[in-house]
Amino acid sequence: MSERTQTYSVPDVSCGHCVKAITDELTKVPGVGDVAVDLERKLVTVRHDERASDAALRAGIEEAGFDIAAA
Ligand SMILES: [Cu+2]
Repeated sequence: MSERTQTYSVPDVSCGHCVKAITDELTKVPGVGDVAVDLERKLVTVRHDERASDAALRAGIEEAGFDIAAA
């Protein structure tokens, strides 16, 4: 199983509640290992395997109520 890392720019993350909401949604996506949120740089980094598609990860972040900025 190959592991990948994907980073998304999420401009509206601002506090621990945002981090928790995003982490909770992303960890529901099959294949997601861990989620790291950099509040200063507004970046969400997801470690995952091939079960978690880019679309599924984006959907998880959106499900948490956040928009993803274009890379
Ligand atoms: Cu917040």
